[in-house]
Amino acid sequence: MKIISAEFERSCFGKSDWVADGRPEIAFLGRSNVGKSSLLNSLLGRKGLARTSNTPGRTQSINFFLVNGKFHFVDLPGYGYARVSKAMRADWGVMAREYLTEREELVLSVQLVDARHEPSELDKQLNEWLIFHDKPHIVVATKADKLSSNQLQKQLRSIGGNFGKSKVFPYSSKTGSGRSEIWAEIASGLEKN
Ligand SMILES: Nc1nc2c(ncn2[C@@H]2O[C@H](COP(=O)(O)OP(=O)(O)OP(=O)(O)O)[C@@H](O)[C@H]2O)c(=O)[nH]1
Ligand SMILES: [Mg+2]
Repeated sequence: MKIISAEFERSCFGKSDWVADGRPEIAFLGRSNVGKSSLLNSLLGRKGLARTSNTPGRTQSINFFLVNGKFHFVDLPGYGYARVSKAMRADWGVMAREYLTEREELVLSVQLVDARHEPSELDKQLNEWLIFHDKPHIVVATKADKLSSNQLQKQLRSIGGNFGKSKVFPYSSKTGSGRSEIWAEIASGLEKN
């Protein structure tokens, strides 16, 4: 996909803030620090559009970006960061679940996992939730650049075993490898809309 324009639109903390222009949306979900904001920037070829950080828990709101004036990328806060307060963790659940269950514009969820690790319990729960609710989704195993190609193949088999009902794609936000495969999935999600 040719990116003509990509702009930050709005940070939201609840339903009343959501963008209301009816354009289709692609959402990025996953553990805190897994690389959601980096993937979004890398796909758009815009460094720094979504804020990234070494500090887990950087993205605390639901952030909307408008791409080519046609669709939104939605950066969700990360889950599973133990050092945020209980209240904040509860907020994640409420905000994200509300978005995922109610958002009619959502055409594709991109669930990120770290290519280096076994999926966590929360990763598995999220995946089961997406399947149970029939949400179109893909799994992206990111930070693939941190593994040798042998290690990556091994990890992809293991991640594929855990997420047997989902399509799994390796990605590196550092090198951009895997970019065209993921764009193809996004384009097909947008077309079906
Ligand atoms: N080597 C490498 N580093 C990555 C990759 N993706 C993300 N990172 C690094 O991982 C850290 C976290 O990335 P973010 O994109 O901020 O992660 P996030 O999922 O948005 O985190 P929260 O907003 O806290 O939920 C940053 O230091 C990134 O530079 C990747 O594909 N390869
Ligand atoms: Mg982020």
